[in-house]
Amino acid sequence: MNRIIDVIASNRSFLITSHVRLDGDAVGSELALYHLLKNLGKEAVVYNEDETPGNYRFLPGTEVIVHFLGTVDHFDAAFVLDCSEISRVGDAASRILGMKTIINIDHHISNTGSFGLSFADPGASSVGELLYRLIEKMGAPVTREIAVNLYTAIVTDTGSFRYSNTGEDTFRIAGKLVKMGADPYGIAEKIYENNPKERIRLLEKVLGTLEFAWDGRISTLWVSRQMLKDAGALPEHTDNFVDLARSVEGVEVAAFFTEMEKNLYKVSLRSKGRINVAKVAGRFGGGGHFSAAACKIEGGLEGVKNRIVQAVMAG
Ligand SMILES: [Mn+2]
Repeated sequence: MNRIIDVIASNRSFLITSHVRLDGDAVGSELALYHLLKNLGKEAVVYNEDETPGNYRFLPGTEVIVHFLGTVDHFDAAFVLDCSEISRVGDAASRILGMKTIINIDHHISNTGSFGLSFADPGASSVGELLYRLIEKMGAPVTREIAVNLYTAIVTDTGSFRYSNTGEDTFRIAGKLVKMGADPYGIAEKIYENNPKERIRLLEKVLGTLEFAWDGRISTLWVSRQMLKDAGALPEHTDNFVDLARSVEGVEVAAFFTEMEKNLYKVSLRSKGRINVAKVAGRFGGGGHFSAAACKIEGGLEGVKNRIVQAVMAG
């Protein structure tokens, strides 16, 4: 952490980025860091390949996020947040990897510290929690803008303080953020009670695919490109559908299959905490956390489902 504080102090211009398929931890952490650097009189640019999902556009600072990245020569350093691998950034990954100073702040168990100066703690609930610890250590002020962004990062990555990554420190930090101006209900309403109609239309179709395997210990859901088209929905509208499959009594692992192209599926895995799905995803070149992980597999739907079921049963 001290080295990161040194990098901030001794440089002037920063690039901040995160992964494709943005979530609340990615956007909230990026914007909290943006406000922190700005408050210190630094220059910062937030770049994401993907557009900010509609339910996160209320976050203070979203209007500064850019989706085009030219040359990176004029930046002194880059912050890559919430990415276990640099490739998660998207098409700009190789350009960013060419920069001389990269700071990688992450909390995935699969993060091997393979790129940049790494501040990775798999015990942390979210990058938001790690950034709060950094700000606390720096003694920098937590403004309302920072508090709203960090609270959002933490509340989304902990499933509203329900997942096993939620600990005493998570509540301590969330409490401080509320004190500094984050409004729990106001934020929850913006994130969770703002579903686009297309998302619920799509959910209706996706729930029709619910199946069980391994005597009910595995549940599966899938979505095809055609279903997205018929519902007028986007791939991001399926976020968290997998949690419904996991919520079923007796289920230990839920798998959600997204058809990306013909014979290529993205598989999102969620565990109730007894089976390590990061290990399952790892067998197919993916990764993630103990209870939430993802990978991509080539093949037809039934074949891909079978491979996942077999891998989960093998433990
Ligand atoms: Mn995260």
